[in-house]
Amino acid sequence: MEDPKEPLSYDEEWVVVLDDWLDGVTGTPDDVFAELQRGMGGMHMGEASGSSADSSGHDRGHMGGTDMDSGTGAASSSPSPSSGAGMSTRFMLMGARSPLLGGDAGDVKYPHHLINGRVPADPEVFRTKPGKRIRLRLINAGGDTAYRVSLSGHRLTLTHTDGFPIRHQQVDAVLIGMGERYDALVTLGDSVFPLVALAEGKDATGMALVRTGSGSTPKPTMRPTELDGTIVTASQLRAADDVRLPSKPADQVHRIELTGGMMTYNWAINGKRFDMDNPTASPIMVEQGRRVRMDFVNTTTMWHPMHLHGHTYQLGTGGPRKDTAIVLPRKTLSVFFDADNPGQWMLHCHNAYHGEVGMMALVAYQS
Ligand SMILES: [Cu+2]
Repeated sequence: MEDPKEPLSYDEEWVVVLDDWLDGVTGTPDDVFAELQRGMGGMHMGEASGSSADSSGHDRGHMGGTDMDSGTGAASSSPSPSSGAGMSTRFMLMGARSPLLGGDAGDVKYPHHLINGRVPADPEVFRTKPGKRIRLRLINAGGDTAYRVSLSGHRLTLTHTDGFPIRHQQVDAVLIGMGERYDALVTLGDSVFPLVALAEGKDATGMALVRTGSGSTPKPTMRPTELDGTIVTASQLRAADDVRLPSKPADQVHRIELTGGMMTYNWAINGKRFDMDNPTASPIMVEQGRRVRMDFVNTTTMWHPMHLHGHTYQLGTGGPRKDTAIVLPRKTLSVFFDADNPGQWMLHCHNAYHGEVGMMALVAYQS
């Protein structure tokens, strides 16, 4: 169903879903999670002294890791397949670096980066005529990969993020964290153009094709020069005038510390891992009708795409309205929203593995 009041004019609308994929190829997401939970400390457990192995084991006891006890036991007695897996990194990716993401770009190796479920060697093909104006709906559905997206030979006009309009911004490429969405308008030339999603910091790409005329199919590894052109992230965008929050001091301020790290894989919020068995244990309380400021204070060495359910916050005082925003390592991002949707809502990192291990919190309304 199209919005009858849609103010943008375009000829066609294409949904572009980006995803990092390994299930059934190199393992399963559960296999990945098990390896990550062993932590980077666990990789050296075989050489660890008895006492430090004990303390590692103790740490992991808090995390509910299942392989820990057997791994520690194996290190001090006989080798086992699980201790062998603990030493190697079947899934863990070391050295994925991105200046745009402030350092560590991601932790998981993926055999495939998909656009609309297809690999670059057998890509999705969007066909239309030259000169058509297209609305692209870019969605990052990945678990541990930010994508830098470009359409070869074109600039993109960003119009929306996370469903809310922004002041239009021309870019060569846009960086999209897990859970983020961007809409872009583009008027197409006459040929075959790769639409490429660079797995940020991971030296791999996904690709789809836009075909408006004749031309040979580009190589699956093709990288448009636009990927290294003007790149925009959400912090550089401004909300459209009609969705900017009316200026008003915050009634409530919450400091949301993003905590944890790779050593013991203890990602958390305010030092507390979310407990699925006791979800209402330590909620972040808000009051209906109040203007709330949340300061996401990233104390970690990794970026986190922070997603709040039930609300659309604003970045800073005039930034875009969003529900998922990249918080860079060692930085603080302040977001504002009006508490106008009573209920109990999740606030979590949209890195699937960070969220799963406990980087989540409950935002609840005072009754
Ligand atoms: Cu995270």
